[in-house]
Amino acid sequence: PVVTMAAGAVLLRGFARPYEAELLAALRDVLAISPFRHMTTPGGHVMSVAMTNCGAAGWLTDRSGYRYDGIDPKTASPWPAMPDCFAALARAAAEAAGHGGFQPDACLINRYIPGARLSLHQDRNERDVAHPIISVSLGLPATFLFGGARRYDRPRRFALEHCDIAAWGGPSRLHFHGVAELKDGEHDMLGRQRINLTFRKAL
Ligand code: MD5
Ligand code: FE
Repeated sequence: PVVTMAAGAVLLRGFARPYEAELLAALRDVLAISPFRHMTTPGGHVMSVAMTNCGAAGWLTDRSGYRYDGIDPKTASPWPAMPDCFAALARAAAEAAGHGGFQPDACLINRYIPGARLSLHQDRNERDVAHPIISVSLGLPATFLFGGARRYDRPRRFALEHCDIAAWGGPSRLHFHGVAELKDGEHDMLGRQRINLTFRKAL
């Protein structure tokens, strides 16, 4: 089932289901090379969400700012390659959402444990914001906060569950958004956590 959240924003419920086992196996391999870590914002706050990346470009934050970099600062080596099943899923989801020909070069992997949250922000570190963003939810359910073009636009709430995919393009690509504090729970495959894969063409 395809749910429209806003102009250019769609929710593909359960879209990742056929890829589930392959995704989780590939995720384990990525994490063995570049593990999760808590990054620091330019303002000096340690994020409650733990992050890592795969693909040619990885998203980073530290005291000097937000940016994409090909090198993982924790390992001083390139980020692990994007697994084929990740790229194939992102491309298929983009296509289903009306964005043909998506070729992601960046996959940011976010891990939320109960209590972790992502405050309202815009994604604007990508070179060309005309490319869509594809987000895959795994594990515990979360409440996605979807605002408008302005920070003070009151966010609407959408439940994101295991294997749901959200796609943003067009007008909503620059909307403010965040994730509410994760509620405690236990997921049969992922335990007490939510993992989000966010695919972008950053370079
Ligand atoms: C998450 N991650 O659930 C979300 C999913 C991030 C982030 O927000 O920056 O790592 S991606 C949601 C998203 C991306 C681009 C645009 C919009 C939402 N939007 O216009 O609402 O960890
Ligand atoms: Fe974001």
